[in-house]
Amino acid sequence: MKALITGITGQDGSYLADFLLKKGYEVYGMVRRSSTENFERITHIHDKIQLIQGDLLDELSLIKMMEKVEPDEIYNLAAMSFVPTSWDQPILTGEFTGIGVTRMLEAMKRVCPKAKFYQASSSEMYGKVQEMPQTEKTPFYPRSPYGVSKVYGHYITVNYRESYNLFASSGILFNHESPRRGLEFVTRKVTDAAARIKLGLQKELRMGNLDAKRDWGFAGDYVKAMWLMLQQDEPDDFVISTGVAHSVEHLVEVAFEHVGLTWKDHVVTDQEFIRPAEVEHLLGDYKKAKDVLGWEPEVSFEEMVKMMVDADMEHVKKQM
Ligand code: NAP
Ligand code: F7E
Repeated sequence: MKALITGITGQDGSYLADFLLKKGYEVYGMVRRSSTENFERITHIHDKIQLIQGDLLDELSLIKMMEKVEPDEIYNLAAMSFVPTSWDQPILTGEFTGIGVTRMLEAMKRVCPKAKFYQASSSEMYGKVQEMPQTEKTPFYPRSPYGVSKVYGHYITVNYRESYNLFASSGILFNHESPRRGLEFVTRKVTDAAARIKLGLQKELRMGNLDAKRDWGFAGDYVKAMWLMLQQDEPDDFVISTGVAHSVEHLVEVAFEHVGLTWKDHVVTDQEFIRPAEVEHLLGDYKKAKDVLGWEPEVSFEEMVKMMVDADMEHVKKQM
C-alpha cells in the first residue's frame, strides 16, 4: 500500500509516517522547498520515506505528485495551523488551509479517484460552542480565520464525497500534543518553559488566557484514528477527542509541579497573547469513533504533559 502525506514535516505528519511504516506502507511525503531543510521531526525515518516537492498553493505540483506516487491513501495534513497567525495572515491562511483542500481534492479526482482521502478538520470549527460536549452533529461557529478556513476545508471534503463519489473522510480532531509539538502552541510553550526555568535558563513565562479549556490528547493516539477512518468501507466524519477538558492554568500547574516548581512564582499574564476572539471551552464526544472505528485514546492528559516536560528537560540539557 502506498500512502501520500502532505504536512509530513509537521507534528502529525511525522507520527503518521512512523505509524504507516510500521504497518508496512510505502510512505511518500510532500515538502515545500525552503532555503534550509526543515526535517527535524522526520530525520529518524529519512531513509525509509520518499519526499516530493510540492505546495498547496500550486495545483500543478499536486497533480504531478499524485501522478508520480499513484497513492492508495492520501492524508491531507498540511495547513497553516497556528491560530494567532491566522489573524495576521488571513488571506494566506484561507489559501493554504481552505482552498488548498479543494486543490488536493481536484488533483485526486483527476489523477487517482479510487484513492482514499483524509482531511484534517479541527475542533476550532466549533469555536463559540453551540452545545457541550461537541459531536459530529454540533453546528460550527468558528472564531478565527483559521477556524473559518477549516470549516471550508471540511465542507468541501463532504461536497466532493457527495458530488463525485470520492472516498473522502474528515477527522474532527481536538487538540493533540506531543514532544514534537511546535514551540508556539500552549502545551509545548509551557513544558519548554518549565524545563528552562528548572535548569536556570529562564525566569518567567508570559502567557495569555489561563481560563481557556481544551480537550487535549496525545498525537500518537490520534494518527491511528486517521488511519482507521480510511480502513472503513464507507467514508464518513468522526470526532476524535478524549472526553476530558482541562484549563490552561491546570496545564501549567501539572507541568511545573512535575519539576518541583510553583507555577505562580513564574507565570505572568501578557496582553500580547490574548486573542481577538477566544475559543473558551472545547470538549469532544468520541462515541462514534469508539463504536464504528473501535478507537479510544490511550495516553492521559497528565501522562502526556509529564512526557513532554521530561522530553524538554532532555532537549534543553543537550543545548546547554
Ligand atoms: P504543524 O505541525 O503545524 O504542521 C503543518 C504542516 O503543514 C507542516 O509540515 C508544514 O510544512 C505544512 N504546510 C503548511 N503550509 C503548506 C503549504 N502551503 N504547502 C505544503 N505544506 C505546507 O501541524 P500539526 O499539528 O501536525 O497538524 C496537522 C494538521 O491537522 C493541520 O492541518 C492542522 O491544522 C490540523 N489539526 C491539528 C490539530 C492539533 O491539535 N495538532 C487539531 C486539529 C487539526 P513546513 O514544515 O514546511 O512548514
Ligand atoms: O492554544 C490559550 C489560547 O495555541 C490553546 C492548533 O493545533 O488546536 C490548536 O489550536 C489555548 C487557547 O492551540 C497562551 O488562548 C493561553 O485558548 O495551543 P494553542 P489552539 O488555538 O487551541 C486546534 C484544535 C487546531 O486545529 C490548531 O491547528 O491556550 N493560551 N496562553 C495560549 N496559547 C498560546 N499559543 N500561547 C499562550 O501563551
